[in-house]
Amino acid sequence: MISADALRLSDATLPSLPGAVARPAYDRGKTGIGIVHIGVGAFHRAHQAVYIDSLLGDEPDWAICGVSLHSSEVRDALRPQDGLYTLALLGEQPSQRVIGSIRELLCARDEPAAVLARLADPAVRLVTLTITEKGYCLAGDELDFTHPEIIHDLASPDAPKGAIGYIVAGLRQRRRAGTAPYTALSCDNLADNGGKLRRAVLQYAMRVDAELAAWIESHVAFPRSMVDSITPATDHVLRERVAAQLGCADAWPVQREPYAQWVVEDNFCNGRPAFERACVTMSDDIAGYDRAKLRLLNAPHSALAYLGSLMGIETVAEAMRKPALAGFVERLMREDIAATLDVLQGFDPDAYVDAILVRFRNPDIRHLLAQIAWDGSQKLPVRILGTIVDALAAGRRIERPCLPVAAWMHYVRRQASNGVALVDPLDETLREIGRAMTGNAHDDVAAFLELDAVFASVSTNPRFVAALSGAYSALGDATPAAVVHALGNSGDSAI
Ligand code: CS2
Repeated sequence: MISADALRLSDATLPSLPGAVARPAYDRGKTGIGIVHIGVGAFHRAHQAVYIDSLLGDEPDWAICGVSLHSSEVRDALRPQDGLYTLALLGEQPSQRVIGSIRELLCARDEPAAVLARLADPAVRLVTLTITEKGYCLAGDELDFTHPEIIHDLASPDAPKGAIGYIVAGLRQRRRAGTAPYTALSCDNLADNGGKLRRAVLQYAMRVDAELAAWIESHVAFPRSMVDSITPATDHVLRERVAAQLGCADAWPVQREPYAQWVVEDNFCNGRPAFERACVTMSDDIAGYDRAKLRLLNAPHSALAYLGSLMGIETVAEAMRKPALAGFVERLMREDIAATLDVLQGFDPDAYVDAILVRFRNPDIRHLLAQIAWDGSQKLPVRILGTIVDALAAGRRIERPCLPVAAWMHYVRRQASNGVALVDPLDETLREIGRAMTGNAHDDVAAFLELDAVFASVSTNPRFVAALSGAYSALGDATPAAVVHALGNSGDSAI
């Protein structure tokens, strides 16, 4: 146990940490805030903030103000630590590094004026986001004007609650003050994330003020990016281990695999950090990277999450030790998904798949399937339905990619019948569907296909409806034995 009176990680205790713990090699006091990051969760702190930490010695103007929109937890944990926290890299040779790039933490719900002041600050030239798929309030590719957050923010654009509302409120202040705009950089797992953010911002801004929208359209850059690093949620095991290694308490360390990749489109309107120095790949063609990553890493992740949960498995590494499941995702990746990828110059799909399988098998990472299973209604369209749409268009089989989608449906049914809440923006609708499910493939599939936000791209395609119903039936009563049986048979019959 971490003792209650243990020392706490902070600027004051930094010099007394054990030598093995890496720490900022620059004077934090000489850095200035140049980035506002919205969504300062574990992924941001394990990924982007680490790249920036590597740059601040040379580029001290790009420190981060980390904003949580709704929850004060991260602010309350890290403010007493001067924004410092530990990154634990999990692998054969684990290591710890204290990250210093977050200089300020704000909770927008409690301190909206402070967030708006930062967004107006001319020293801030970049706003970055990790707000997950649902944070963009999209219906398909368009802004969802029926979304409660959008309705609220349009009614009071100077006192917003959501990310789109804040980005536009900040730009509005800057335009009024004659300050150059910031670049808005999405770092979420969405295909064409910059394009989606741009469209959402412009559609929202049009309703606030058409001249503002025109100004944004011609002056603000929305680069696309691809982010990658497997980051399991923080648990008490990590907190205890980090406290023992540091000799002082850290209220919210983060952990990830050693591998990390960040590819950013080189399109900024108000300067940018010299990302290349921190091994960020700057590219003009993000589409190939994000498609490969979403389809070859995130889709199999979701497949493992739903199929593995039905089998009673808890983690990704454990799932990869089940030959039926590991074999299925490998076939899914190599035979179904890889065929839908445009070949990027120098991209070797087989080597990419090999590397992902090694990452999934990392025995030093306890990545819970339950964490990946969150937000299925948002993740499945982005991760796997695109593969199905492309396969349908090319006349290829879709039976295998339909199996994880059918597994999600069984998972929804199981959670509803066990009274377990789903973490999903559509949780209430899904609970109702789950409760009404009878196991009859025709009826159960029909109920899901009414979810336009998920299935609009495929719901009227008869081949898809037949394949999804077939996959749903193949999973039978979704017991572990039934799932193993379905995994073994998948791909044997053409649909
Ligand atoms: C995962 C991702 O939780 C999930 O849905 O698939 O967070 C995944 O670990 C990252 O995208 C890896 O870069």
